[in-house]
Amino acid sequence: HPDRAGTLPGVPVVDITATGPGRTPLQQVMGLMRTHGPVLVRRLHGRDAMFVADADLVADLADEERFAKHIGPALENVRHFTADGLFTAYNDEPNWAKAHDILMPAFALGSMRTYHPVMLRVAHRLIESWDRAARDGRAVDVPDDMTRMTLDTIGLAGFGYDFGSFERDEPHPFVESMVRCLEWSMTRLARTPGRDHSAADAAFRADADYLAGVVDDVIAARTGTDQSGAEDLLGLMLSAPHPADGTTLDAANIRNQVITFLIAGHETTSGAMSFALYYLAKHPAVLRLVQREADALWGGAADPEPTYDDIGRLTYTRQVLNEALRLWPTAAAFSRHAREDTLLGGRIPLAAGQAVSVLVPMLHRQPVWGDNPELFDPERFSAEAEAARPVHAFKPFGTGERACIGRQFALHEATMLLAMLVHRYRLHENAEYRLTVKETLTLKPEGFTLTLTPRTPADRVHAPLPGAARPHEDG
Ligand code: FDE
Repeated sequence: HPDRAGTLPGVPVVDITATGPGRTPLQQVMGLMRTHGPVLVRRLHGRDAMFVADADLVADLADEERFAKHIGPALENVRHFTADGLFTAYNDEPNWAKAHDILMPAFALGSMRTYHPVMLRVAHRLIESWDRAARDGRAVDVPDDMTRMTLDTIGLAGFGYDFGSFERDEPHPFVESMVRCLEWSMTRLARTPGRDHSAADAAFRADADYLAGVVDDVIAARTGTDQSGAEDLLGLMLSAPHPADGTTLDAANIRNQVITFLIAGHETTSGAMSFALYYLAKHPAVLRLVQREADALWGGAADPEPTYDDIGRLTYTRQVLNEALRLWPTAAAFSRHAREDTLLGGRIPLAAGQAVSVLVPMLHRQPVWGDNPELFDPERFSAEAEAARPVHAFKPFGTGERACIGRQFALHEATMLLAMLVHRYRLHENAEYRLTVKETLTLKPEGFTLTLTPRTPADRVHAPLPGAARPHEDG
């Protein structure tokens, strides 16, 4: 299908070849949209990419009859290390439907009951580490610690493998290699044609081989024992027959799935919790409401053991997470292509196969979000506000049958952890900190730190909140 979109009615073409996309390509497109509007074509070295954020156009792209997930250039690069894993498989690659069908039960809401104890165990590791930091008056690096926590969680819950991230001063080498692989996938898109990139490619190969080696260890640790019948992700992959044809996943595909889950299962979730903590530290009135919700469940208990059912009751905490995912959806773009020639939104002609990327952070700032979309306000996710909004206005987990399979997993993990943290600590931000969003295909608040002091039992017994302390009046 054509690389050049050509001139389309009402769609500005913005050529960025002179500056290149830089280190923050998604935020660059956000900037372009602020100037040129919520649908545009970005041209780089003569290659065109169409981006949309307009809520009606995104709703149209969600029509599964006319559009499907597109593996764009970024995911083509990721395919160099995840191949036909769920995230990067082509729609018609047989292993997509097969793995999807085998793994779906492991991600149904009810399965979270199974993962809950493991999530809790890893949450306690984080808390031990933050208790030490609080005692020493040391600041914690929030994105680093959230990444430790999510990697250990998906490792243990998915594969019974312990990365032991809190016993290390530096992140597990798997994380560093993985981040470099993601960076390679991102920067490869911006390459000036004709230059020599063989050193970067060789370094990438080494990292990708290392990831594959770790995954082979994860699998070997399982197949060497008698727990191949375990009902976690790896157990299902090793033993569950496909409902239709009775075969199991092959070894090469299992390796691709494990890499996929280790990456998808921790990068985006850790970013989401980091942004949520950033906004809580900035918005004391919201923080008080979240604390009050946790206090109502766990009272003055210093070391509560949240139950599975508790997490479903943390509705305001969930609203806070949603609002953080609105402003900074950590998987910030996804792509769709037309199944047949069609008119997008009844006006933009698209040829069969032609791709369009949804720029989610800008979708989440469209007029359907009111006239102050930059404002952090969890009330946007009250039941009434949600019911009043078009369903496709909020897309942090993508759309359709290729939407995020790990959504419930991520939300259960993140909601529980946030509530436990605000129940236990007062959060003190560094007043100097200005939000810088780092891009490695996913988004993170770069260099965001917190200092912590323990809350006391008296802190947990609240007088009713003064009516003035509404979140949106907090600035
Ligand atoms: C998926 C996903 C998506 C879609 C993409 C496209 O379309 O391209 C999105 C947007 C997402 N995802 C997002 C997110 C966010 C967060 C926080 C998350 N995510 C989380 C998670 C966890 C886990 C485990 C996961 N996640 C996983 C996943 C997977 C496997 C996938 C693929 C699916 C299919 O089938 O395709 C996803 N995820 Fe997510």
